[in-house]
Amino acid sequence: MIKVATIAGSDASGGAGLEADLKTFEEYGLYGMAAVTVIAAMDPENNWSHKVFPLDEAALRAQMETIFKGAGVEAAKSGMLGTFHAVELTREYIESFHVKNYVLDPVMVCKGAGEALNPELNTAIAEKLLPLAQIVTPNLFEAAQLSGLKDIVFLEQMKEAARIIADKGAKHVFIKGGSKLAGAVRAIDLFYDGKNFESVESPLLKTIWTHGAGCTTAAAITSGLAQGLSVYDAVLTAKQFIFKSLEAGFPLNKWVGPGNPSSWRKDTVFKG
Ligand code: PXL
Repeated sequence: MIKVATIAGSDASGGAGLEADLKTFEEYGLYGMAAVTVIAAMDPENNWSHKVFPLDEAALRAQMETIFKGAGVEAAKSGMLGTFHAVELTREYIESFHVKNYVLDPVMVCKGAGEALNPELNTAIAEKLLPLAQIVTPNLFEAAQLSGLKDIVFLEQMKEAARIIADKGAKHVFIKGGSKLAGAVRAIDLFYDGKNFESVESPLLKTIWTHGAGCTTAAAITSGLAQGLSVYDAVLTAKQFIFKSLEAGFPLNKWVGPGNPSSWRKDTVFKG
């Protein structure tokens, strides 16, 4: 059995965070483990506003010991970290257990939650985790934060950001433009291996039910790497995976709608 782990927040609503990761690992046929960094809960009495409850350092370290010392992994990803000790413990365990297939999803915002989370952590994420990442998977906002560029709305700016982020140590960069690039008629993401750029595209889905799309994409890349795919092939497969998931997205309630990773079991995927 191929073992993979996520170091991430729990999203009690089930669409994002470690819940999305474990669902995705399962669809790839892998054995998933999870170290919980924070617990995110949403208030149905107050417009689904997010509350985040961090776990303390001892609780997180104990989970890291379980996973990395107690079991071992072929690949691991990190998502919402939420505290400095979570950033530092991620660095420590990924480094000391030589996790080559480490996917850094630099979660800085939640869809629907509006505000950036813990902006004071962004520098620590960039300095400590980018140099360990086999691949980093920012959205446009996160790519701007990691690169120091102001606004990223055009493909050329995505390329510039990818170059800067690779210079900070990430071996591969996958910036998710999706529907957000100016004038988008396709969902366009950008892959960079430090030398060449590849545009990774799918048809644009007209949907607002995209909660957890970033987590699912990074978990799918992690799974592909664990199975021995090249980084680029893991990204291409993940793009198919998230397309199918979002195609099957649905409203959970009047505030939020997740994708549906289990739709991977059904056959059609886009071609080209
Ligand atoms: O989608 C970003 C995200 C990541 N991790 C957790 C979350 C969210 C957004 O709600 O709750 C735990």
